[in-house]
Amino acid sequence: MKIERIATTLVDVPLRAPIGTAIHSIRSVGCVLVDVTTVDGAIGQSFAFTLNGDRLRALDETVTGLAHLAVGRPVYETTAIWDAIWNEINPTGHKGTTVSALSAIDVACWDAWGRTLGQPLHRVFGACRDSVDTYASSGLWLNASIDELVAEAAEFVAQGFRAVKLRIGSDDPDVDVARVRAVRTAVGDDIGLLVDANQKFTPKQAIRLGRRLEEFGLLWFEEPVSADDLVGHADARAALDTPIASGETEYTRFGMQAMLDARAADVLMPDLQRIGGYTEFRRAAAAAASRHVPVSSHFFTEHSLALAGSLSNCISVEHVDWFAPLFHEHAELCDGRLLVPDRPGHGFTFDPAAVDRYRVR
Ligand code: SMN
Ligand code: MG
Repeated sequence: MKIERIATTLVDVPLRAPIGTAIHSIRSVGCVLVDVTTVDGAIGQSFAFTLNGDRLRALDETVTGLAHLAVGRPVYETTAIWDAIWNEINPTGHKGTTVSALSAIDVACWDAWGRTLGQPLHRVFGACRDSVDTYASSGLWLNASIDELVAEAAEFVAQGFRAVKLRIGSDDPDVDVARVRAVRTAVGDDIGLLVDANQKFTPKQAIRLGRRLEEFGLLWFEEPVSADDLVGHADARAALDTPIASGETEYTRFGMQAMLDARAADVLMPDLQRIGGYTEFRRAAAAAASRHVPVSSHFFTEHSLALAGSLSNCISVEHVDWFAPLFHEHAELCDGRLLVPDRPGHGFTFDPAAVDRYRVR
């Protein structure tokens, strides 16, 4: 059960069309694919990514440079491996690329252990559900016209989604209100509608716009202000009835703890790559549970399902299809919910032909 080697492969997966949020322009996702192989031949897989593949080699170098801390250890020693990497990265930092590399190694080790046991990870962690709410999140971008938004929202509903997320953050608040109104009218009142401002607003702007959006019955208003402004988050949260969701930009349980202490959000959104892998996501979710705060995973649809199946305070998994072309198996939507796979490990394997197609040469 000892880890024999950790190998990486670089791929760059293009999006169907370039997209925009208030702070991002994205054409592709560059990924470092990680394979952890044990002496018994079990393979665990994971990935970490950068938007447009920017600085992908730095991420790869960080993963490969930390591999020696896991190689030679039993693959079930996920906590010891996590601690060894955490200590090693102290001088370079407990945020950023170092934590992304730690996350990727952690997830691949857990996957290898689940596969060694022949058990799905949500059962290894302690299962609580076999499906979870989701929302369509690979669409309704800020660079889409209102006509495009309406068509895309209708398409998501036709695909079976029961909730959709719209990016806001236009310079003119009237434009944001008109876009939200158009999507609400297109999908009707029975479909959940979420908005994400990607940190665009000052607290005053967020509150003013948030008040105008209350009539649309939003499930949440995400990252209304700078991720660094926890007091601004708390002010928006206190001023609005609409729940505030945030946390994708924070690292590790310490970042989540700071948000909890500040009462910054009604829903915390840990991102598997920024939080520190499965090991740390579970700690962050426990910290949130101690304050009765729910969590909803950010990105990493496929790999977050094992968490959703084992964390009682996980209310939903974001559905982003950007990475789906890399996988052999696909996240399955049933009655508007995503099924937690009952395959060993996290239940997803890279498709070698796809990896070859997108490989960075
Ligand atoms: C998001 C983040 C980064 C790129 C695109 C979209 C967004 C989300 O904040 O929550 O999906
Ligand atoms: Mg977001």
